[in-house]
Amino acid sequence: MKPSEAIWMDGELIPWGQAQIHVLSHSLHYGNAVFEGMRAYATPGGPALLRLREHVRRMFRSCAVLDMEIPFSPEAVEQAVIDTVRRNGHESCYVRPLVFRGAGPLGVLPKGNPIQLIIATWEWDSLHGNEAVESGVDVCFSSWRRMAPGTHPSMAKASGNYLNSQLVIQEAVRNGYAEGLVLDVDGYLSEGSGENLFLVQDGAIVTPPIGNSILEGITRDMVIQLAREMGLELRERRIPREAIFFAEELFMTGTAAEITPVRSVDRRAMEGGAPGPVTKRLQEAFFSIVEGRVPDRHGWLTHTREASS
Ligand code: PPE
Repeated sequence: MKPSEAIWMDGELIPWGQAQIHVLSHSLHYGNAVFEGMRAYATPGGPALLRLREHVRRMFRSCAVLDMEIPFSPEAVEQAVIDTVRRNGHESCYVRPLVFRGAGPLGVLPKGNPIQLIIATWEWDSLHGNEAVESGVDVCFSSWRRMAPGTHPSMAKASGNYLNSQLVIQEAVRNGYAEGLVLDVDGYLSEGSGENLFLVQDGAIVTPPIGNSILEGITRDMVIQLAREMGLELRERRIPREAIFFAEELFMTGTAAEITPVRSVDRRAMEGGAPGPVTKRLQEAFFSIVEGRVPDRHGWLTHTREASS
């Protein structure tokens, strides 16, 4: 990872190398940090953040679940993200805001640890590689299950949830796959370690609802909107494991993974190919908006470069 110039920390931009914390920071011990991941895409009008407001809103909601009060307003955080992208001079980048409980007393019950916020940016290819977006990835079913409802809050993007995600992706990669598909506690399809899942079945788009222990992805939301606009039938419903093998296409969505087609599951090829025709249409619709090749009719983009006079 190539360091950028600056990281925003607790209200100011400081050099990348100086953005450090104490080893007794509460969140390091108890996994209670909250993070976001968003992207700025290169457009003809300069870098543009995708769904800035929604990412910041989700971060505040995640913190509310964990009873963490962010010491900045949502508007101040949005501005800080813009300032960080500008300062680091990126044309395109990944943005990682992180809220955590800092140094202070230890013990599971947080007592008096300051709530800190950092925003880092760096240039990052698609999660599974840019070629994966073009030609798909091979995945497996994970032997792990997603957190059961009433255990970890899957709707909150809390770092502790990513212990489960790491078990999933480490196992998958160890066995020669790019990613694992995870079932929920009842055996229904949930998500990938860092992506939501979509099937194309009989030409309709099918995706698990939030009740199946998923993170309610912002890319997922955009794909749902685009699919509806194309007149595709959209079904949000519980998906049994075997439905994967009746599906023509399967793809994964996420800020880091963008729209990554799945080529095979447990070595069984998806019959519609990767990307299949529906996935390809959705990819084209998505990338043409985020790269500013067509008008931003949904208001998804926030340009970070001041208009030159
Ligand atoms: N589920 C999980 C578990 C998840 O982590 C992500 C994003 C999604 C779904 C998709 O959400 P959205 O980005 O809002 O469409 N995962 C982030 C972290 C990835 C990483 O490797 O780090 C991301 O994509 O930024």
